Amino acid sequence: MKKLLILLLAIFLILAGCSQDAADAPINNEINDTIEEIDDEINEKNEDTNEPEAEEDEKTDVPVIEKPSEEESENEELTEEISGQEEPIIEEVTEEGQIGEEQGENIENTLKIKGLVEKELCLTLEELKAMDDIIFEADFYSLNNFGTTGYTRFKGVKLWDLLKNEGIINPEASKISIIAQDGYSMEFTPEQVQMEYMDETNPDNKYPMIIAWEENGREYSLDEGNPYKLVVGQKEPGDINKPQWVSNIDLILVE
Ligand SMILES: Nc1nc2c(c(=O)[nH]1)N[C@H]1C(S)=C(S)[C@@H](COP(=O)(O)O)O[C@H]1N2
Ligand SMILES: [Mo]
Repeated sequence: MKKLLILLLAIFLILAGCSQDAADAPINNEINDTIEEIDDEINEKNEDTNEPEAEEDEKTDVPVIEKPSEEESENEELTEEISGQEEPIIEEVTEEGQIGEEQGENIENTLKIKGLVEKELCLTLEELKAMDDIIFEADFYSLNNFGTTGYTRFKGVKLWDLLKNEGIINPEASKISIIAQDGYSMEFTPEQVQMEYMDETNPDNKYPMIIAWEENGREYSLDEGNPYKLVVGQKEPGDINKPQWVSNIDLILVE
């Protein structure tokens, strides 16, 4: 750098020598400017050598400034993740817990009665069998879509008595759904559940709607799903009643 300075000064001195009279002062100024420029350059160089330090400082400063914001955004993300993940889990757990604890839904092979009733029930087969005063057993006649007919002996409890005496059905209830484990379901009005049904081949017989656990003298195997079947007689001659026999009942929903 000093060599360059000297070289430049020499050039200027030579040039100055060529035109001494004309531009003495400007040349001096030019020399001063050049020196200043060179000084500036030197300073810049020094700054350059200092820059890494300064930049490092800045870099450490910038991350220090950025870090909290990064952490904030990370925290936000975490919060989002937490709220996104845990909330449904909590809901699921709570729901499961509530159902399991309060309604015993996780107990297998139970008959559930829910909705517009005073007592939501989760009845075991043993509990149903113990309801002596509402048990009904008879041969039910069935007519299927394609004219298939038959008689099947069923034993079970009268559904209306179960709803009236055990669940205590709300007088405002207007719909009773019998829902199977496979999703198959039948809907009835309280009147349809209460009424007596008939058998077109035995016009004098009257049949209540029942929840059966025994068919032709045999209890349903627990391996084949919930051991409860809805059995309904005919409303009138020609009534196709077999499709209404909902097997593997999971829930009786009163609405
Ligand atoms: N859970 C359940 N119950 C059901 C059905 C069904 O698909 N799922 N089908 C219904 C129909 S349409 C008929 S005709 C009878 C058939 O009874 P079966 O399988 O004893 O012949 O079951 C009725 N109950
Ligand atoms: Mo059917």
